[in-house]
Amino acid sequence: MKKVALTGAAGQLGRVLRKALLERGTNLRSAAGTKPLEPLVDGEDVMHGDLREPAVVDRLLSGVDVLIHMAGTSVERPLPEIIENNLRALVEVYEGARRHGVKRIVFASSNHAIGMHSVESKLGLDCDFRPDGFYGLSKMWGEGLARLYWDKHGIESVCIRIGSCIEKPTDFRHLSTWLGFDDLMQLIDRSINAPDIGFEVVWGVSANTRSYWDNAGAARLGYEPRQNAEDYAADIVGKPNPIDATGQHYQGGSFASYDYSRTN
Ligand code: 15L
Repeated sequence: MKKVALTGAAGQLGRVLRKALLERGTNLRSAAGTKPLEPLVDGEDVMHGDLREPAVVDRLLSGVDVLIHMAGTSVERPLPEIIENNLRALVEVYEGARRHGVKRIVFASSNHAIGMHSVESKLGLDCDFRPDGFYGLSKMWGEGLARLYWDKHGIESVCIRIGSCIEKPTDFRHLSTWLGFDDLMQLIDRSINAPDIGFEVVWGVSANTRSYWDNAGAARLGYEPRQNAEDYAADIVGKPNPIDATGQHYQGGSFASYDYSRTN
């Protein structure tokens, strides 16, 4: 059975993944950043530490086949924080993967790597990067790093450009960007187990009628989303849109309008 490690296990999505992977009987090691994790089951393999430290990465990756890397800054923050958590730590993780012969990394990328595309565009995976801030830029960089480590070192990566992964859609943008938890789990399962992936980028999105993204490439992984935000549309359409007028033009929503100063 594959040994799987999960970083960011105390985070919003990490908590969902940790519980669901344990329930599936995954041979899992869960890692948090600063605070120790309370074991959810007897004898659970848990650890914590700063991923910028090679010794911590060694503890994380020893004996691991697949890493699900969810750790890092997950919203727009000042650049120095993003550089430490999303650039420096990611290099340490990939270097650790080289040292330990980790076969595959599932990298939590984000829709914010392309967030300045118009909501009128339907994007394939060959679309241009158009980050909507330093956070989105760090995810673009992470995808580049993943590509580098496949091309040069043979470490496989699945980069999941996660949309809005929440229990259920609550606002208008989510009708396009939602990734339901069942679909998330299917996507993670396929990302762990699909053979011979090499380097792959996939939209982390459910089968939303109004999706901004054409997920044809996900077929290579065998990902077949079953959830659709449209099932919640009646509760959402007609409600005030919480995103401001600028943000409503861009796929990144409020991330795109944050600190927006363009006038032409
Ligand atoms: C993300 O990348 C964020 O981590 C998350 O907090 C949400 O904002 C999500 O994107 C989204 O676009 O809804």
